[in-house]
Amino acid sequence: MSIPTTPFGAALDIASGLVSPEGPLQERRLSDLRGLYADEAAFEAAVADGDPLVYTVSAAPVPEEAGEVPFSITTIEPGDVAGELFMTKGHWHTAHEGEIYEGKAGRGGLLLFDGARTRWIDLSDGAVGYIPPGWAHRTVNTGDQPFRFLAVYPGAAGHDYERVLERGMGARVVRTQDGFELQEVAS
Ligand code: M6P
Ligand code: ZN
Repeated sequence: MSIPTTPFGAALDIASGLVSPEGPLQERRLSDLRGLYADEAAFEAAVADGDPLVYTVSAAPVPEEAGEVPFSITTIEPGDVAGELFMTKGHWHTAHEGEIYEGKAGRGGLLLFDGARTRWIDLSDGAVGYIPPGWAHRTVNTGDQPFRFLAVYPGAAGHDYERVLERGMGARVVRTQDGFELQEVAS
């Protein structure tokens, strides 16, 4: 049986990207994103050359269970693999549930894919992104500083990573001379 949650106020430390009181802290290195970058040779070279930290998720102590509303701060480091920007793995929810993201620091955005259509929502400057049920979502650091955002989601949402590995996200986010662009990928 799960322990009943109690009301609490949390501090979001924007300088460190940590939530307090703290729940699980997850670190994703580049090797955790195998199969997601277009340039596999550049990917393996970067993994062999130190396997850099790509993102960290600092979650509040809220269980991922029906009725609960977990929240977390994700920090994506600046960087790229052969021009394709550092990003989260991305997932579909296993349940028909939505999610809300709010940009907190740095520059970045939200790539969404419903299996046919791709959408981009910029989360820089404190923007809020709404993720409807049925849309896969991935965040991308488009700047040269850590990009941080708050995520709030239903505890029963679940994470399906396999479907993103199989189907992609409909587009890749790639560095250009004066910023970044979305490159469409046939799915
Ligand atoms: C946000 C939320 C989490 C998610 C995390 C990293 O904090 O959406 O549920 O786990 O981003 O994204 P991913 O799970 O795709 O690696
Ligand atoms: Zn989600």
